[in-house]
Amino acid sequence: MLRCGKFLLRLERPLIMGIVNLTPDSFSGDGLGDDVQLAVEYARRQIAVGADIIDLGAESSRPGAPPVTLDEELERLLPVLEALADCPTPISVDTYKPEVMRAALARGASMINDIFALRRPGALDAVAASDCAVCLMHARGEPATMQRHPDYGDVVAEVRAFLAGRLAAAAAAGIGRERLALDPGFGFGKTPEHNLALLARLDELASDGLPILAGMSRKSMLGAVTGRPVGERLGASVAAALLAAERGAKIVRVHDVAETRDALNVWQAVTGCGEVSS
Ligand code: 8Y7
Repeated sequence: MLRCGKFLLRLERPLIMGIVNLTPDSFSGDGLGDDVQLAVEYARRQIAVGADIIDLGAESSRPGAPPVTLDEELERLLPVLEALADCPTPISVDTYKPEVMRAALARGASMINDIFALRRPGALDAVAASDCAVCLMHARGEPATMQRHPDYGDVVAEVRAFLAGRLAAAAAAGIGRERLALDPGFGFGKTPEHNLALLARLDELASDGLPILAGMSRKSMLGAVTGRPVGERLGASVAAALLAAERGAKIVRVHDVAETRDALNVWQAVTGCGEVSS
């Protein structure tokens, strides 16, 4: 079960978090730019084809991305969030800025997806007083430089220890465990080998039984395996989501919702894991 603002998400079957990217410069070519109506329609379409959560992002957090100013992020995000306020599907906001968290929660966001795992000053406080869900993601370094020299002893053990530390920090700030999901942060300061090891052993990360969220959609780890450019990673992305679900991921963050839904429906039909959704 995940407390997600006014929603209570049962996690009997893997849920799909559909990515809605409000940046103009997205690496996977899905950036919607400044068109509010287009973004709202895109989100509604994601819901119609099977998204259980929508993840709105107005800051490009891909490796190598330049930071976006606070005003720019708010300007892109808030009109879309307001237009989706009465949506029957929970809206997550992908941000690490406490000011954006507060503004988003005040406008009805049900989840905060923070690639810095509430490490920025003020971030723990910004979410503590609400009942939103929070995704605590592992990342090493800053997006601009994190891919330079990723180095680990045992990547799974190190990611696990980091997430346990953030879980303790969240608990100390009064954020209940029923509100938390954990994420290994595929591609954030990791080589393709590190990412594959994390996927292979994803089940080991379910620290304290908390739900795992996995995001590999269109990422370069899949390019490394298939040799395909970002626009041709649909098959690999669906396979990765399925493998994550099989290893216990409760939420998969994807661009291609309809295809992922079909794949997960087949998996559930075979394993008898929860009801198949239409
Ligand atoms: C992830 C993410 C990104 C991820 C979570 C991309 C915002 C890069 N990746 N959030 N965000 N997990 N929780 O390619 O793996 O989507 S941005």
